[in-house]
Amino acid sequence: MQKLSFERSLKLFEKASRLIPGGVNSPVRAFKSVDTHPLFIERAQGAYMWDVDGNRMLDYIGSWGPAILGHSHPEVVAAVQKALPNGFSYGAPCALEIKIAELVQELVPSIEMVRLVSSGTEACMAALRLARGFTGREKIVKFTGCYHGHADMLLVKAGSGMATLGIPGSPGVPQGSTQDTLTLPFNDVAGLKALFAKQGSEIAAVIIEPFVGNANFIRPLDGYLELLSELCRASGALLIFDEVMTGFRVGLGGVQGLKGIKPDLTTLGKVIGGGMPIGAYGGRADVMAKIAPSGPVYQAGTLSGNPIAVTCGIKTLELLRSNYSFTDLAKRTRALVHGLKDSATRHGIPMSVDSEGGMFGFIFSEKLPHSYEEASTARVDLFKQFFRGMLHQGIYLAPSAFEAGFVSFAHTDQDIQETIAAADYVFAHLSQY
Ligand code: KE4
Repeated sequence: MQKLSFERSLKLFEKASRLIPGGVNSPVRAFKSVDTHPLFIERAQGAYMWDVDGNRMLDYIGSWGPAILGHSHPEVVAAVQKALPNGFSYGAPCALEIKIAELVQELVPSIEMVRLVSSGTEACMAALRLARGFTGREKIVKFTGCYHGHADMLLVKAGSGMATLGIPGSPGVPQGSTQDTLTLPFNDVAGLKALFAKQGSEIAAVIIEPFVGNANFIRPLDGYLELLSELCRASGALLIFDEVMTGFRVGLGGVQGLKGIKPDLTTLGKVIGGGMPIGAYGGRADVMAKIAPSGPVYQAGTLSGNPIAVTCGIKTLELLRSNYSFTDLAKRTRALVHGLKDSATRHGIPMSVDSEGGMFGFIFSEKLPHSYEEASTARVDLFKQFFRGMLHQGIYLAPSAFEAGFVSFAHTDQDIQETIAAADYVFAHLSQY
């Protein structure tokens, strides 16, 4: 049975663990939820990453979304290299910030004004503060399994690392920070209607991952987002689409582009920076006008809009807009997940799959989940064995049953076929991993 050597990664992990909590700078990377240790990556190019043991890994995480063009796209590298001698950060406005704002507005028309920050967490935290400042209300609504970064008010039944680690909230988050955060199951229409009937006039904002990628891959029921949009409009609550993951990923215009829904605010991250640290929030001009210094709602950031990250983001978005077809990407992603499902079925293993654009999910369950609660009933034990087996086949999947996966424009049809062949082998030897 094929087993790769990860010895040097293990040694580095042991050393890192003495210096960095859990040996990583973000929890999900530690591979704790798949009962093994992480790989230390030395370099990444296109659809591949090479670890410190010299193993070439076919990457279906893409830095958790940003690497949609593939790693180190030559034209992005060239653009960043050209920008470097001009300075890394000015702490002052530059024309590049106008250029990326115009691009965002063109690709996500609901965003009439936009503010750049340095992470998705910052974007979501600021958008919620803005919604509270604009409406004068304090209640916010989120959905179990959805993850919007680690701001105190959002660490209640979050998805992503939180769900995987089974932490319902988090120590260190004061009760006062979460007492106004209401939580509902995703796709719970009755619950949504009841909440708005009872407390609609108190709600500042609803924040939602319009397609959930932090509790596996969960699609909204037909009409669910439209109902949510209507309930928000009728009650005066703001609708915030957290498209940090789905933005420029499920389609060039995100979920709102697919669905034709205009949220009041949108948060972005990941792809917008092309791998460099950029987050953004934006939307209705009358709402955004409340943000300092044009309005009283405070938000700031030393490195927001720095020329290097913005150059990387601009080139990424320009290439996405003009050189690549999301139709082709969606076709390749569908071929991947349906190939995995066919392979699992051949081996008598229950698997359900779904995808949109370059984002996908597979779950060891007879049916697709409509909520985090349903996703939680899947066979996580099978997932762990499958993950470890695929790792030894050189296939790098998200190390959690509660994450989505990503295909880039650098993945080829051959890569997809090799992945399916690897899955066939692993399913035939599952008990050995
Ligand atoms: P960051 O602060 O990690 O840039 O973004 C937070 C965030 C906000 N909204 C959504 C929908 C997100 O998916 C994220 C971050 N996603 C996780 C993975 N699912 C990042 C990976 C990690 O935590 O290391």
